[in-house]
Parts: sequence; C-alpha cells; structure tokens
Amino acid sequence: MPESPDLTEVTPESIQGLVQGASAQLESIDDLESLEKWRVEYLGRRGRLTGVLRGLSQLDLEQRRVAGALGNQAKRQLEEELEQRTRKINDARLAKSAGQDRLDVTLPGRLPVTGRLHPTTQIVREICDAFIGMGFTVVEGPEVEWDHYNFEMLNIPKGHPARDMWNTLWIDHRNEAGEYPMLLRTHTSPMQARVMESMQPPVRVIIPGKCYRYEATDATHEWHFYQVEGLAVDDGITFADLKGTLYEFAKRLFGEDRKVRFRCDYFPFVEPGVDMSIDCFACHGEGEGCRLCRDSGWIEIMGAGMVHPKVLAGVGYDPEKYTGFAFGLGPERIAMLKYGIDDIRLFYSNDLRFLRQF
Ligand code: FA5
Repeated sequence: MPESPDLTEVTPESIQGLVQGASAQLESIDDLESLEKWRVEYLGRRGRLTGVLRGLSQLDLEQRRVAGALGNQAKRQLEEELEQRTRKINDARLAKSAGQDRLDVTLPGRLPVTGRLHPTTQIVREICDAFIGMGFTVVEGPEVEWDHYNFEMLNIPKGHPARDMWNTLWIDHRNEAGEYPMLLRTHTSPMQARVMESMQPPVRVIIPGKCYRYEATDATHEWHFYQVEGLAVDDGITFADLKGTLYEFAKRLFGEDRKVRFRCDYFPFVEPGVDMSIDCFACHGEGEGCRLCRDSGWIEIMGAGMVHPKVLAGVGYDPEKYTGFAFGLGPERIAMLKYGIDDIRLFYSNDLRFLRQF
C-alpha cells in the first residue's frame, strides 16, 4: 500500500524528488504487470502523487498555488512517461513474438488433401455419359437378387447347363421347397427383366452396378467387379441398331478411328448373340508381343445380342411386335485397356500409390 504523504513536506523540492524517484523506477520496468503496480503506486486513486494533490487543500493559499501548479505538472509528466513506457514494452513484446513466430509470406502454400473418385467410378461415369449422349437413361438395381431374375427370366431354367457360365455365390436362405432362391447377382442382366416388367416400350436404359462371382482371382478376374448393362427395345429395332450404337460407343471411348468386330457368341437370353471387339489401339494389329491384344489385333470388350423372344414374352411384351438389343460390358477391363493397367486386383486392394494416379 503506498504511504500517505506527509503534508509538512509538500514543497517544490519534495514534489520534484517524488517525480524523479518515480521516473527512475519507471525506467527499470519492462513488463506490463510491474507497470500497472507502478501506476497504482503513484497515479492510482490512493497513489502517492494523487495523495499530494489531494492534500494541497490543507496548505495556505500561496503554498497551494505554487505546489498545486507543480503537482499538476508532475502528474502530466508521469502520465506521459507511463504512456511512453507502455508503448515501449508493447513494441518490444511484438518484436519478440514476430521473431519467434516469423511468417514467411514467400513460402509456397500447402495444398489441402482432397479426395478423388475411384478409377472404377470414373470409368463407369465415362461409359454412362457415352450412352446418355445417345439417349439412354441410367437405372440401378439390387445386388442381392432372386434366382428368378438372375437366371429364369433370362431363359436359363434350373438345371440348364448355361448356369455354369456364372459361378454363383448363393445366399444362405432356403425356401419351403428346400431351394436357395437368393444370390449375389452374377451379372447386371437380371435388370433387363425388371426394367421391362416396370415399363412399356420404347425402352432405352443402361444399368451400371456391382456383380459377384465365385471365382478364383487372377490378373483379369475379380470375385466382385462392375458391369454396365444396356437394353433397347422398340418396334422395329434391328441388329444394325445394335452395331451402330456399339460402334458409336467404341469411338466415343477409344477414339474416332476405332474399328469394331462382331463374332458369334452364346448367351441364353439373346439370339443371335455376339462378342464385340475393337481393333488394338496399342499396336494397330502390327505388334510383336503386344500386351493388349496378344498379337491378334483385336481386343474383346463386351457380350451383346438381340433380346431373345422368350425373354420378351416372359415380361409380357409381344415378341411379334417388339424387338431389342442388349449388351453387357466390364468397366474395369475397359479401364485396364484404356490406362494400361495390367492387373484387375489393383482396383480393390486399396493401394493409394495406384489410386492416386487417377
Ligand atoms: C455376361 O455377364 C452377360 N450378362 C453379358 C451380356 C449382356 C451378354 C447382355 C448379352 C447381352 P460375361 O460373363 O461375358 O457376360 O461378362 C461380361 C463382362 O463382364 C466381361 O466381358 C468382363 O468384362 C466382365 N467380367 C466378367 N467376369 C469378370 C470377372 N471375374 N472379373 C472382372 N470382370 C469380369
């Protein structure tokens, strides 16, 4: 607590002495906390100089006049010195922290880590865009499917040898007849029947989605992979429409000067059935030891055909009136061709070094 002033000592000299002592003390202060203590001691409500000024009233008139003027001048001086000292301490603090946390505005910025679309998603979208541009609509369907749609509606009854074309993962659930009616769909073709059951021609849809097969994996086979199915049904659709549409697709995805080749193939739900190949864009049929086409000059990219009349009849369409074409392709295999990826297992092994390249 500051001492009370002894008013018998309030002389010009004592005021000057008080100011000198206060100034000297102020000079040695270099933190804000001590500065506040100093302010309270001299200039606070009960501070030493404030006490002197308050006590002046007890002096006689002449003494009061002289001491009063000196006292007020002392107060102004100390307040000014306090302000200067405060500024000095603040500047020093700022300079110190600027030195410690120096901000180098010339450093290059740090990019935030952003995610990206999986390469399969990218290629599926690219494939869909090519068909959307030709008037197709995207439809999706269930991955857990009934035997009814995966096989029977596609002209593959129970016991049909063609079931062996699709090694199936069955759901562990028996019906009353002791059969397993549910499975993980082995292809996107079951959506053909589902779509046709839900609408009347004209039909023009593509169905991207995941499929599952009970298969050993190797460089070109995964046990889960994507397919993109296509279906067009209307009055008067011919094999020429199938060829034209798929030729246009090949050009949109692999370049204007692509050639396509159709060869007979068998799928129970199309008649005639074909596989479609594109000419090898790596060696143009002239390579020796070509990784892509194995020197055949052709790369197979999908199965296709004219929708079987039994499939049309099965969903209640009149096969005498309507015809259509369907196709099914594997996007991972397309991405492998397009980007030179030599092992399909890379897509789903979650190696960021692979995924970051797309
Ligand atoms: C089918 O699945 C037929 N549903 C395609 C079809 C649709 C034919 C409509 C006619 C009309 P396939 O089993 O060949 O056909 O498979 C089609 C494509 O799926 C293949 O060309 C391949 O790209 C891809 N595929 C098949 N099995 C695998 C697998 N294990 N791993 C990766 N991709 C596969």
